[in-house]
Amino acid sequence: MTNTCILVGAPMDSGKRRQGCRMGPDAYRVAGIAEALGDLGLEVRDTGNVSPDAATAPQELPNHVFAPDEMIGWTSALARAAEEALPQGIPIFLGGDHALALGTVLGAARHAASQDRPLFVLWLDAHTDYHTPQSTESGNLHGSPLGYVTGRDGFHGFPEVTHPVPHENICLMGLRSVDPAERDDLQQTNIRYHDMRSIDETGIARPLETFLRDVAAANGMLHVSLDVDFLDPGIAPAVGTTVPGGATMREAHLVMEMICDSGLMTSLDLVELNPFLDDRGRTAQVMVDLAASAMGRRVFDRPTRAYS
Ligand code: 6HN
Ligand code: MN
Ligand code: MN
Ligand code: MN
Repeated sequence: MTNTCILVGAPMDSGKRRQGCRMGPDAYRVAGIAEALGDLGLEVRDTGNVSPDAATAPQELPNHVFAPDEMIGWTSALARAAEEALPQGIPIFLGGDHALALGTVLGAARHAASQDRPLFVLWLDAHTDYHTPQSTESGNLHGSPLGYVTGRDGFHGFPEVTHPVPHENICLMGLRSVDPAERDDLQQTNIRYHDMRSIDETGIARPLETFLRDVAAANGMLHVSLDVDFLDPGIAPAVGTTVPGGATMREAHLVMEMICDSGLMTSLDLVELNPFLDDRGRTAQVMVDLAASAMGRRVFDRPTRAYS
């Protein structure tokens, strides 16, 4: 694993109507993300915040889609930022709402293709985020990044997805709020998904280990997208879309530690933190702690797991 971490701020609020996530990058900085990663012996570079490109959405996008111009502009700008950062280290994208992942995953997919390696995506979320601009009822495109990066139709005016992420390379964990349209569409694919019920039944380690093994066997790159609402609202209240019954701190830490042990993660999103809703910064702190675990913070050292 590379020793360099690149912090990329994405102060984006365009993926939904409720505002506040634009304060996320600075909340992570105030919570000490650079210091926490630096304490692990990593070289940390903060590249500041990305700004959206200027863009104008075409008429074909449905009218109820929120902030379509900004969404297109963020997607192209963040894809470029991801492509620029990936050759230099592990980018950690500081969100911003989950719509930033239209761009970060697009960029990661382009970079993986340039390396002749497949991209895998681990999606830690209460939601499936598999909508298209046509299937979304809310019109909030933070519910659509997985629809976009898998190459679903209907994203008029967005950058072309030249390297769609294959369904079988995607694993969702933590699900407990899925719209009927996304559920029906998702079930037509071979995306791997683990709702909270199945995690309660099998534990979280086993399905994750299976996935990581497959990433390793394919020599894949691994993008991890961590939505605050993956976590139970009791430990992470600062998110607009809280759903009860989320992952515990212990489950989330275990996931991050296993990701770290695998040495497979090549990029990370921290998304949906809304500091306006936080309780004395504690959600920001939890997210920083989880990022540090993914990058190597340990109680005791363990040997790197060879998953192949
Ligand atoms: N997120 N499925 C709902 C919608 O409006 O499409 C919620 C989306 C939540 C988005 O988790 O990033
Ligand atoms: Mn999400
Ligand atoms: Mn979510
Ligand atoms: Mn498929």
